[in-house]
Amino acid sequence: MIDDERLNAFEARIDAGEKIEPGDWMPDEYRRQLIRMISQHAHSEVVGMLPEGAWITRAPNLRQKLVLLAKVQDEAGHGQYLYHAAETLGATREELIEALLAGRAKYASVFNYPSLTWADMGAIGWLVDGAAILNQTMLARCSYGPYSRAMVRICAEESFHKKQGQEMVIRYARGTPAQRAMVQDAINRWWWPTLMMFGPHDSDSTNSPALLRWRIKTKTNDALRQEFVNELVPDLQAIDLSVPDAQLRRDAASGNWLIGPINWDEFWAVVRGNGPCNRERLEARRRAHAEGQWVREALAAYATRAAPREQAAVAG
Ligand code: FAQ
Repeated sequence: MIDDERLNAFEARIDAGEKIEPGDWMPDEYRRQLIRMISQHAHSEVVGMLPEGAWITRAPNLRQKLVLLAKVQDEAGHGQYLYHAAETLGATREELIEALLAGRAKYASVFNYPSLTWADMGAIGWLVDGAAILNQTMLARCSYGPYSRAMVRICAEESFHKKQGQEMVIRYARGTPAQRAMVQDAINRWWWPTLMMFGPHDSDSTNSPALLRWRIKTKTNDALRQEFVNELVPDLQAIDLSVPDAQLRRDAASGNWLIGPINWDEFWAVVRGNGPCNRERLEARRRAHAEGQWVREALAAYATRAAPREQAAVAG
């Protein structure tokens, strides 16, 4: 088949709701977009462990420590699934991680902000995981089989994370004046970075046309951001917390909560490596990678020695 026929057949499969699998023919641009997005997503999960990981040793009691440990560990697992999904497209984990450590790869801007108090664990869980779930529920229906299946599992775990955050925020909102103030401050600091997570406005979203055409994305950045705002604003108001937006208003005609302008200069500064914690985050990942070198060497040595023995055992 010539490429035009292949492309038509490929798009017909997508239009019919079929999943594209690793061995199937796909346009180079479809493969490139998926590797770009899945690898950024994997890096986000792994870097996303850092703001919360910093609080494991400072959890106020054993129960909360166990919950936080489980959550941070889940994020590492999500990174693993996603690196594997990217590998099905021909990328290697080594090259992807090398790009992250060299500062060439992108990951979600939100993780370049500091976690300053224990209440941030609640705000991250409810807001950041809540935003991630909206986006990932959409991706669970995407056209690429391995990515969509990874998302089903990840979404189930993220739902637990969101509930963990929601429970914390509600508890502190009903707590002492100091706890209320702490949790309101956390919401104030994480609100705008969470809204930025959904990416630039649709008019500036350079990748969306290709992603929407091939059903990698099925909703736009602005549509998902609006769903998030519509869900969170009434929920926060119900527990007497506010969002830091003097221009927030409800549009009677559409029922949408309309937000004030997002500071895109701040967003792009963070994306380009100049956020409050970009350097610290990359440094932490580089350190962890260097400290894990002996594990990789041990596994490689085991694989070289064990493989011939296992083959001999099977043959004999
Ligand atoms: N941060 O053309 P678009 C989580 C870049 S997982 C940094 O609109 P697209 C779990 C974008 O790459 C969170 N860069 O891009 C967790 C592009 O540059 P490029 C991560 C961003 O792909 C929770 C340029 O701007 N989730 O939170 C961001 O159509 C708690 C133009 O943008 C995913 O990665 C950003 N926020 O839409 C872990 C989901 N937004 O690559 C621990 C998969 C945009 O052309 C604790 N990804 N850029 O050089 C997606 O759904 C999409 O990639 C979007 C962006 C929606 C993020």
